[in-house]
Amino acid sequence: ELKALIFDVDGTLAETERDAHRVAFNETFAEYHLDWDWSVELYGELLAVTGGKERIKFYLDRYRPDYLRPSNLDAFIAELHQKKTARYNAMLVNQPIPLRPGVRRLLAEARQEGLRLAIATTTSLQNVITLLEGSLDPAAAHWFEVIAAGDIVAAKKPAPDIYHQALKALGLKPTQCLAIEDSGNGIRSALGAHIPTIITVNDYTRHEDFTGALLVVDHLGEPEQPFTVLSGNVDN
Ligand code: XBP
Ligand code: MG
Repeated sequence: ELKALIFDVDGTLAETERDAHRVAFNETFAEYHLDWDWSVELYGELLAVTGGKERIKFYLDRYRPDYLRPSNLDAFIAELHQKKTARYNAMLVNQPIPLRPGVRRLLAEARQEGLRLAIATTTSLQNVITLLEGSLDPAAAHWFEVIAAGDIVAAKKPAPDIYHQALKALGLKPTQCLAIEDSGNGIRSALGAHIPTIITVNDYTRHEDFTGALLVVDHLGEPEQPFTVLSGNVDN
């Protein structure tokens, strides 16, 4: 029996990547006079690696062999990422990002049905709280019994660790939960923890491999804006 919904954050609850995370990275690089500039297209390639610090490292390894690395590279990346997180949070406070279609409705219906709610994300906890409070409800962080986020696990998505963490905190078996994800890395993480998964695609992820998904839709749908099923089937 279904007991809980476990939501991904970036790309699932809201389109945070292109115009918020990406811009916050670029503004931080500019602040440090680094000639690193992540275009919309390049960012799509960089999303192959989850986690901001891991993504910066990947960018340097893959695209900037020319960059003269400082001896304390990991500490420098951590510092950049802290600044990026501060910028991202300020951005969200100044201009909240709208939730994707159906997110608010689904959460309200789940609460009404007595389903438990959790989050399993790669992004930092503060980013999740700011997004929930600004875009959903000032009290929304409390709607989620468990928020498993960021560096609490060593291996980020597509590793299953963050979903294992969420299951453990909920005290539930994987089959008592449903994960809602938007990306290939996300579904591999959730399925790696044996949690049935629904995918709601976005522009960055629609061509990814969602093998094993219960259902793939273009968004979660509103009465006046129905979703389209891209694969799988809805039986009610
Ligand atoms: C998405 C991510 C994150 C964000 C940036 O996480 O991979 O790295 O792009 O956030 P999810 P940070 O889809 O699991 O929510 O810079 O805080 O990592
Ligand atoms: Mg995501």
